Formats: sequence, C-alpha cells, structure tokens
Amino acid sequence: MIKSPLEKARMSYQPKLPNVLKGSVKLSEGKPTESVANQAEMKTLFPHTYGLPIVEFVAGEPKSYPAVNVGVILSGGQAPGGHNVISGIFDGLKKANPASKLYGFLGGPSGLIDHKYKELTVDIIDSYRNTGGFDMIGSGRTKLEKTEQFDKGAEICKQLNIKAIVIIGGDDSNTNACILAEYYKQKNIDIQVIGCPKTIDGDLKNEMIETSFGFDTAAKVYSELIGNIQRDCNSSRKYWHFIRLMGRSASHITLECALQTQPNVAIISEEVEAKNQSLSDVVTQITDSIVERANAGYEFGSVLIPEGLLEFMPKIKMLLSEMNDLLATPEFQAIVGDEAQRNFILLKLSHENKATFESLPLFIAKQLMMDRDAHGNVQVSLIETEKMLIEMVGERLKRLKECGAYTGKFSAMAHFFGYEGRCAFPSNFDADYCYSIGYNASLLILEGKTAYMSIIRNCCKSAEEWIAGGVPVVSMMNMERRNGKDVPVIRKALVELEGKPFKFFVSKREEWAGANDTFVFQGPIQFFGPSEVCDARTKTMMLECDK
Ligand code: FBP
Repeated sequence: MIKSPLEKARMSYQPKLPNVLKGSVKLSEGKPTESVANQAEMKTLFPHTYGLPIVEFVAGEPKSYPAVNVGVILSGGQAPGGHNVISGIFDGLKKANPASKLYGFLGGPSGLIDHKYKELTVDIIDSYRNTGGFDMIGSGRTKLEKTEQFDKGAEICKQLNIKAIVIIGGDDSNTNACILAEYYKQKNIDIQVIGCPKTIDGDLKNEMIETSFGFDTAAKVYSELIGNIQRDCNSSRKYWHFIRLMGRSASHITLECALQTQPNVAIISEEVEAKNQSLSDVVTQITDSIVERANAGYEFGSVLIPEGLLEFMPKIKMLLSEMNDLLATPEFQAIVGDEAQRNFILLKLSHENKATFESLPLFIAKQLMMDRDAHGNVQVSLIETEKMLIEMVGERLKRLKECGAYTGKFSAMAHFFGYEGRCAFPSNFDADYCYSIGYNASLLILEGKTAYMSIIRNCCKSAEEWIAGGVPVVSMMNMERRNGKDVPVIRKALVELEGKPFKFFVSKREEWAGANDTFVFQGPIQFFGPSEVCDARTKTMMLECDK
C-alpha cells in the first residue's frame, strides 16, 4: 500500500502514556459500586458482575505475567483512534510477556460469531499506528445479544486459547460486552471481557468517562470545514449555509463545533425538546436571524443543525413512534413502492400524527419511511433535515416578502458532515488517549478483570498526569424501554442544559448571530508544532474541567 508523506511521518509518532502506566503497576480498588438506577433489577440481572469496585492503577513492584491470548473487536461506526487502541493493547501485552498473542475478529462482532479472525502481528500493527479508520480488522453493527452467539464466541476462544476479549464500541456495544461478561461468569467459562469507550457522537460519557474517543478529532475536522465555509461566506457574502452534523441523538458535536467556529445559528436538540419547540418554532427562529442579519446588511451566514433534531420535536417524536410500529408490521413490509407505502401509512396513522406527516415535505416523509436500524430507530444520518429547513425557511421568507417584512434575497447551500470526520487521522489527543485506553485495557486483563471498561481520566491535563483504571460497566447502567421491552443499557449522555459548555454557548449566541466578525477559523488539525496548537483539547472538555 502506498503511504502518503503524512502517513509515513505519523507511523513514527510515539503516543504519550500516563506516567503511571510507564512503569510497574498494581491495582488499587475503591468501594463497591451501585448502578446509576434500577439497582434491584440490575443485581438480579448481573449477579456476578454487579457491585464491583472502581479500580485505579498506581505504581507497584515489578512482576511477571503469564502469556495470554486476547481477541479484539471493533464495533459500530468508525471513530478516529481505533487502530491506536489496538496498538496499545498489543504493546501492553507484549511488554508484559512477548509470548502473548492478539487476534483481531474481522468485520465487527460477527467475526467472533462466525469465527473470522486474524492474528495481529507486529508488521500489521506497525503499519496502522496513528492512522484513522477501522480497516485493520473492519467493524460492523451485528449485536452480540443471544446466548447462541455467546457460545459460538466461546468456541473460537477455546480453539485459539483466548482468555479475554476487548470490545471497542459505543454504549450499546459496551452494554452487550457486559452481558457477555456476565454470561461467561455464570457458565464458569474462563473468558474475561473488557470494553473501551468509542464514538464520535460523544454520548458515552459520565462521571468516570470524560469523553469517548474520536469525538475530539471528528469535531475538529468538522470545525475546520465549517470555518472554511464561513470564510467563503465572508468573502462572497451571498449564501446561507445550512450544515447538518453527525452525532445521532446527542448534539455534543454540534455544540462543540459551535463553540469552535461561532456560527450565526446553532440548534441544540436537547434545548428544542426542553422548550417543547415544534418544527415551525425552529423555522421561525432561523428565519428571524436571517431577517435580522439582512436588515443589518448581511445576506449570508451559517446554521448548524444536529442530525437527530427531528426526533426531539414532541409531535415528530410521537409520529415516529407510531411509524416505527407500523413499519415493523408484515403488512407494511409486503408493500412495494414509495407511493403505496405512503398511502398505507396515511391510512393507519392516528388523526394527529397523520396531520404531522402530511405537513412534512414529501422527500422528508419518504426518508422517514426508510428502514430502521438494528435497534428499531430511524437512521438519522439519512434524513436530510438541512434541506428540509432550507425549503421551509425559504417558504416563510417568501411569505414575509409578500407582506413587506423582508426585502432581502435568500440563497442557501446544504451540507452534511459526518463520514468526513469518522476516519480522519486521529488528533494527538485521540492518538494518545486511544493508545492509553488500549494499553490500560491490556493491564486490566492481566490483572484478571472482567465486565470493566478501560478508562483514562484527568484528560484536560497533560497525558503524563492522566489517571488510568477501570469502571464496572454495570455501574453505568439503568433500565430503558427498547423495542417494546425494558432492558438494561448504559445511560446515554445527552447535552446537559445546566452544563458549562451549553451555558457558555447561550451566553454568546446572540452576539454570534448578529455581528459580522465573530466567525472563528480553526484550520486543519496540526500534528507537529507548538503544544497549545497540536495537543489542544475540545472546548467542551476545557469548559467541563473549569471547576
Ligand atoms: P456509533 O454510535 O456506532 O459510534 O456511530 C456513530 C455514527 O457515526 C452516528 O453519528 C451516525 O448517525 C451513525 O453512526 C451512522 O451510521 P452508519 O455508519 O451505519 O451509516
């Protein structure tokens, strides 16, 4: 494979490790934990893995570890830094005992079930160090949730003498990792399971997990692109750019990009829901900004939109919930053609939801009828909310023009940034953070832990000062209703409206909406140069650290 000069240069970057992991370590155990809610149910569901203590590595005496074979799985959407998690596991295992082996299960969790794997040799690992993407072993969205799958996994582990599996994934994958750990414990199968917090969405975070990996890089890539667009805006002074950003339900990416680039408008889904705002309220909010700026002589600007926005509008939420059930019926699934499907939906919907469905532009109504994901949710990355808002804002401006309340000219461009950031070269932060998470995971395995997530904390400080350890996965779980059933899941973190990042945004957004010199241009991620540029943390993290 031909490598670009940057790829070659990044091969030799040595990711930073916390000081504590550089030498010999021992585990310090805290008090037993409780789950965040539904403690009684959790205790029953996880009799062997409930109540484990939080653990932290501290300096210890040198000791020898036996050779151990480990399997690793990348699960779900790509996030920058995944290869560094794997190289961290590899280096940690080999340092402890060079006879240890690391196997990569191919194509996500299905690799474990279907017995598709490869041994990860030093040559393979070296050629992927500090690169973006998950292509070293591939990823997938198969859910590990059935006992037959767990048994198939145990079979291949027995064949390869694998004693531990590391699952690198988001909240759902880590929930399933914990269910797997509990199952193996229950059945007396000697396989440990360790999770690692991945997702660009930033929604796998809590008191113990300061950020999920990939969020830093993805938000920086999108902010670079938004900055470039905003500079184009300032130069040509003729377009409004509507930019939808990935993040699934949570608006963390949109908020972070807003903090980095200071757009004229940024919509935060969690606020829309809290204020019970309708689609028409959001359209009015954007239109008002456009009119105000036009009155000040600025017929251009930027609007950031989180991809999950529609799901946070109460009426659309109700509509989607009824549609999810209808779409799952064999009757609907037998219908061929958009028109016939739409007619079926219209016939079956309740009176109120029918009115909401009919009020949406046709192309959006069609997109809402598309296949659901494995969890039964709308695939929000496929809903072109930015185009819908352009159309609806345009309509509203036309009406304002007719009554003389607006005299400007509205030209808009639609963008969607998601896949552009998921496989980018990891920033120095993500390269270091991921490597440390992986290295730390290998130590958790060597110390015999299972049902833990590998965690690195104190992240706003320099890597040398980071704290390394593990948090029991069950302690982050509660019961939630999914696909009509109450199930244990890791609690997803949405944007907190009382949190410092959102409050800071609220304190600034009016200024950013009206003035003409407030855009900030972050430029591309820098890998070489002054630390304040190359190792900068996200604004979200710095505001959250600011106690
Ligand atoms: P994960 O939750 O698996 O990390 O994936 C995140 C994400 O990138 C979302 O932001 C986005 O909505 C979704 O994946 C897109 O899914 P797909 O890769 O299947 O198109």
